[in-house]
Formats: sequence, structure tokens, C-alpha cells
Amino acid sequence: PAVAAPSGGKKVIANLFEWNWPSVASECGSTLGPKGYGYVQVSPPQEHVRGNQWWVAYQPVSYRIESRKGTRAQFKSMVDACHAAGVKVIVDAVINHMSGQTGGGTGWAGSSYQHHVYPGIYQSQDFHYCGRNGNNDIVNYNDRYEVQNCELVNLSDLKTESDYVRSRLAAYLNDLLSLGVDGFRLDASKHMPAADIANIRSRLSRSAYIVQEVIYGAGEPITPNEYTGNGDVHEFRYGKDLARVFRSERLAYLRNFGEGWGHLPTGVSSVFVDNHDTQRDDGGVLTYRDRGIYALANAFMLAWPYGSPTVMSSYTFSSRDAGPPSDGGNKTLNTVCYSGWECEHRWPVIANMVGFRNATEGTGVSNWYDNGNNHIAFSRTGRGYITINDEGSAINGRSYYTGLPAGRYCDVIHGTFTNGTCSGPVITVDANGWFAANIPAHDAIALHLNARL
Ligand code: AAO
Repeated sequence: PAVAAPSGGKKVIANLFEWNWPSVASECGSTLGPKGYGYVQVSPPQEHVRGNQWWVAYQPVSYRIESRKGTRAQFKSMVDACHAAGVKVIVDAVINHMSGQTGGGTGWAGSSYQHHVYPGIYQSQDFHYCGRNGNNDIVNYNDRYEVQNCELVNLSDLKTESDYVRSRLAAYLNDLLSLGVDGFRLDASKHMPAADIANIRSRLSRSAYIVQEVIYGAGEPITPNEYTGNGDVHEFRYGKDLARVFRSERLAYLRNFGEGWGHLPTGVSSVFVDNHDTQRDDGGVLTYRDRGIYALANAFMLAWPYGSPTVMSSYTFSSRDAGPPSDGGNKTLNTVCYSGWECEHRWPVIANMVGFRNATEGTGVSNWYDNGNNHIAFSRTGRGYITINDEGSAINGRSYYTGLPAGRYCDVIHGTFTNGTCSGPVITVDANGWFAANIPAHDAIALHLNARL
């Protein structure tokens, strides 16, 4: 089947990392649908090893849809509720490997397993043993064979070249499709040859959105570009570059952000300010801890027509491995926004800029302005306008040329537009397409046609 790109007017993905199914279901109806998110990405739904770390989800022990996040029935209700709210569902699919714990055990839903033995699913002949580094682990990312045939942090590495393994993986993905799922984030894609993914994809019962996790590594032989024939690919350089610009360079440099910076072609690029790995492991990226600057970086991402954006939504954490709020048995608790959960996707600036993205979809950039430093502005031709002042002081008394039709617009950075009214400042664009405004330090103004009074 052909790859279905996120389609229709609504393409923004909200990544509700580690949310349980009842909470995702209710968020689709209360927030994601109304705010215009097109997709929700959910954490791995299959049975996993036990423990309270978040990353237990990345160690499958069977393909039963039964995890700390909920049962199969709850998963199905979640998919239905999201669809009813106009939100499609992308599943984080772990298909490169099974568990990594050297000893065996019992999985979340009661399946027993050993490292390399998952009764009724895979036996030891279904895994790679690369015979390197003493423990079969990947050490050298500059060696293609090693990256695709050794074990990623001891995780039993599936022989994705084998017909049986391919059919078993496709059966798992097809089961999810039968529950109504719309797409997959393929975890650890770098560790599977692109041709193996292509073969598994060809076995899907219907078309599905595909986004592959291939972290760009300078000088590594396996590149994100190799995977673009299968679908979208995460562009990890985007969040790192954007953070550097916001922290220590100049926003003026963003005028050709994306392909002009050597990033993937826009049509196959999946972008984010941070994801669940980079917010923990990459000191450079902006995260919820950066508060206002994080919101501005997301506003830029949503305003700028490059790639398919994902908005990260996190739980609060203070140590790398700490799992989400959960009960004594490690069952994930219902999400309570702003109490143990950051809910970045609800932050007014970010949620309102999703509406900007939708209103401006398909238009180019015009009227670029920068002051050579940290004040920028641009139009999304005929549909929207944003100006970001990341200088250390206010910029007052200036006028901005938007090219927009005359009218009164809600400034969606400071106000929410609902039923024809704006809860914040209203900006008047004159008959020639100009408006005048003051912008405080580290702040912005954004207007679009779907928020015109
Ligand atoms: C846990 C324990 C382990 C234990 C294991 C098994 O932590 O000690 O051995 O269980 O019992 C997650 C957690 C792991 C966890 C695992 C399983 O992060 O801590 O292990 O679940 O529970 C590589 C892969 C990439 C992968 C990333 C973490 O290529 O696919 O490592 N990400 C996904 C998920 C992730 C998950 C898994 C895969 C496994 O998103 O959450 O792990 O399912 C370079 C390479 C990258 C490489 C990184 C890290 O990146 O290029 O390919 O990613 O190194 O090794 C700059 C450089 C860039 C570099 C990057 C590093 O940006 O430009 O080249 O820095 O941050």
C-alpha cells in the first residue's frame, strides 16, 4: 500500500508520552480535537517487562495489547474516542527487538519469557547474535553491520530479514490496524535495514502513516535519507539546531531553517523541539523546563512550513529513568495536567498555534523580516503572520506588514479565539495590510485568518 502522509488540514501530532488509554481518550475529546491536533501519538501498547521505569514499554515480551497503560478494551475505546473527536492515532511500535534483561521473568500481562525466548512467538533462532564486543552489544555506530546485527543496549535483536519474523511483526501491526490505528512510529528503525522495513510495510492490511526513528549521527554510515522511501523520518537535527539558535545564536538565522540547513526534505521530515529521549539525554535541547522560551520555540515550529510537527507532552521528571505517576503496582495513573504532568500540548501559546498551523497549511513564507539579531517576523502568505521578539528588551512603536486582509484579529499568542471572541488582545490590520504593536522581550504576536473577529 502507498504511504499515507498525514492528510487533510490537520497534521500536527501531539505525543502524549506514557499517558494511559482512558486519559488519552478523554484528552482527544476535550482538547486535541477542539484545538485542531490531527494525530495523537501514544506509547508502546504491547505487553512489556515489569518495573516502574518508563522504558519498560520498550521491552516487549508479547504482542498482547495489555500494558501498564491499559487493556486491549481500553485501547480500542481510546482509538474510537479519538476518531470520534477527529483525531487519528499513531502507535509507537517496537519491532526491532524484544526484552533486554539477561534473566527471564514474567511480563506485565503474565507471559513468561527468557532473554531470546518468548514462548509461542519467538525462539532463539529468531534473533541476531553478532558475535562482537563480548556481549553482542552495539559499540561502534560507524559500523553498519554492527548497528543492524548486534544488540541495542542488550535488547534481543530480531532477525528482521527472516520471513517468519517479518510475518509475526506484520501480524502485530495488522492487529493494531484492526483496532483502528492510523499510523506507526517505528522505534529504533536505524537498527533495521530500510529494506526490511519496506518488506514488513508491504504486508500491512491497509495503508498507514509511517514515521521512522533514525537519529542522525555525524559521520555514521546509516543515514536518515536511506529510510525516506518507507515514509517519514524523524529529523533530530531540527530540535538541536533550534535550541542552539534560541540559546546562543540569533533567530535571524532561521530564515532558511530546514532543508537550507541540510535537514531532510520537508515532505518526509518529522520534527519536534524535543522528544522523550532528547528531553532526558541531550543537554542541548529545549524542554518544558525552559518555560517561555520552549513555548516560543514550539510557536516557531508550528508557524514555519517545514516538516510535520510533533508537540511533546511530558510528565514531570527529575531523574532519567523515573516512570510516570503510577500506583503501587506500576499501573499508570490517570493524567492530571499541571500536577505530575506538564501537558505542554495544552499550554495556550502552543495549543493556539496548532490552529495557526491549520489555518496556514499549504502556504509559503513571505514578508520575512529580521533585525539581524533576535527579532524576526514573517507571513504565511495571505493566511497568517507571526513576529517573535527574543531580544532582551521590548520592541515598541513599530509597524508590521502582514499582507493580510484588513480586519480585527485575535493575537493567538496571548488570547484564545472561541466562537468569534478573543480572550486576549485584538490587533487591527489596516487596509494596506499593516498593524502597529509593542512586543515585550521574549514574546510574540501571531494572527491568522481563522481567528479574525
Ligand atoms: C534499558 C536500560 C539499559 C538496559 C536495557 C535492557 O537503560 O541499561 O541495557 O534497558 O535491559 C529506551 C531507553 C533505554 C532502555 C530501553 C529498553 O532509552 O535506556 O534500556 O528503552 O528499555 C540509539 C538508537 C535509538 C534509541 C536510542 C535510545 O539508535 O533507536 O539509542 N531510541 C529508541 C527509543 C528509546 C528506547 C529504544 C530505542 C529502545 O526512543 O527510548 O530506549 O527501544 C547516537 C546514535 C543513535 C543512538 C544514540 C544513543 O546518537 O547516533 O543512534 O540512539 O547515540 O546511543 C548526538 C549525536 C548522535 C547521538 C546522540 C546521543 O546528538 O549527534 O549521533 O547525541 O544522544
